[in-house]
Amino acid sequence: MKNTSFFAVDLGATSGRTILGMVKEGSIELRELTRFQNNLIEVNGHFYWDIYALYHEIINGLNQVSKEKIPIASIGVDTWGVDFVCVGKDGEILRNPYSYRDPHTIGLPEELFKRIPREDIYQMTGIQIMNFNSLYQLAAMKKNSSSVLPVTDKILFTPDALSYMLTGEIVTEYTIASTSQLINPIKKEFEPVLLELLELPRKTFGKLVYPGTKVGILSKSVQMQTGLSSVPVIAVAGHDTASAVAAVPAPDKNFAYLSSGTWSLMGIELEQPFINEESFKMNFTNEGGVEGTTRFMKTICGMWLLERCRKEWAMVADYSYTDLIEAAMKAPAFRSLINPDASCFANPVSMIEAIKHYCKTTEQAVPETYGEITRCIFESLALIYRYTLENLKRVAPFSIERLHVIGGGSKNNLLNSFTANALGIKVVAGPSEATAIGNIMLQAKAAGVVSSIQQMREMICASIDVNVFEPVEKDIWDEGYVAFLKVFRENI
Ligand code: LFR
Repeated sequence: MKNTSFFAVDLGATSGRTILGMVKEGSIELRELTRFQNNLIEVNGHFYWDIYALYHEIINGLNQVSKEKIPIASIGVDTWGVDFVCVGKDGEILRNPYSYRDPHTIGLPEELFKRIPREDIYQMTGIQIMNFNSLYQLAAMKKNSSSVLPVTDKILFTPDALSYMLTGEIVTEYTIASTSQLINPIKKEFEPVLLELLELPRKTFGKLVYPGTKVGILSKSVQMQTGLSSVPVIAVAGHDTASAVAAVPAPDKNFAYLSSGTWSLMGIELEQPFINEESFKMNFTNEGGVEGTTRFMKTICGMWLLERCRKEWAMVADYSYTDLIEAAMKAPAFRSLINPDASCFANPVSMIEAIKHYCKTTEQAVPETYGEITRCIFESLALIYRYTLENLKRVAPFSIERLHVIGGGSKNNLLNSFTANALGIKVVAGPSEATAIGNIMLQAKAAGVVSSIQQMREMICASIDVNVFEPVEKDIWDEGYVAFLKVFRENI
């Protein structure tokens, strides 16, 4: 196997990176080239992403490669899900895209369910009902007489939009499209009933392609700006979670995964979608994975809770994650618990106040110090993971023997041990760079350097170190779980 380098762009809701992946001799090596912030921009009550700033950061990363004369075989972009860019007939981006944190979708699902019942929408798409899914974003734009929608010729999901800005070519990659709640996972096509509801012709979206498809080559303009030649851009698993799941270092199928970052995505890998009354009641999602697999999982609010608190604490003191973890370890156990998924935590003015208010309303001790608040977040996350695992265990067609925690959150050893204790199974933590690794591996597959997801996973197992956490303190965590279920409220 010859050494080949690939360029991955991995964009999360709070930060982004460009990464160089070197695949050689059955192993993979990563080097971060650039890291930058992704800012949620609020203007007159709406929340946007700056798609031009993100594109500019990709150009910066490519310039770095060019300066160092590193030959890259291809480029791949992955991002968070559901958001999209509208493009006019002249090929121009019509305005910066809304962020899924924009409140314009609040109440939208319930309005749509008056026209198509909730059960039917779930049955058609198999996607967890969350008010920010593209389906409801588009319905909100329509309801608010968006000036953009009537002049929209094409809708591009974020990774496809960036690939378009790099190449001028349009595709709709399947894993990212599946997050929209517009795709029927059985037919693997946009659902005509939902397109009709939104009055959008099928041609508003590009041709559906699967991870590993070439989108095009760098446009002349990008070549001029970077000094690179006609490097191909590959549609990887454009949804960050799909790229991350592809990189789970699992030797067999008996596992659940938890992709831990701003969000916690917890699920199992299935050969087929699992859509029935039970999955509907559990409100589990069936998103597209690599090689035709289904990511049967739950989207849980993750490190967002702490990220937002940290921003508030930064006004008075700059606590590092190590500071927060140390303080949490010293704080009393199971004193205050929250449902991380309650709607009050979606985008509150103050996360600290929202957490305190939740605890007060549920008649618990109100956490005051940063250690207490951090502990409340970690314990509550571990306990909601248990709730989710119990649901997964009921329906999984295999026994779940361990949980693989991947993504940035897998570096949090305190949360990893809480999770192992809460779940009562072994937790295998790492790689923290799973998304970038999956992105690079899919480019390597497109280049013919690796042949299958299984081979990819074997290479990842050989290249990275993982940390294993065995469960302890069963009785204490069982009691904690009972306390959690008592205060588990949807809306506060
Ligand atoms: C994670 C993620 C989740 C999706 C959320 C919003 O980064 O992609 O899978 O539900 O962001 O798009």
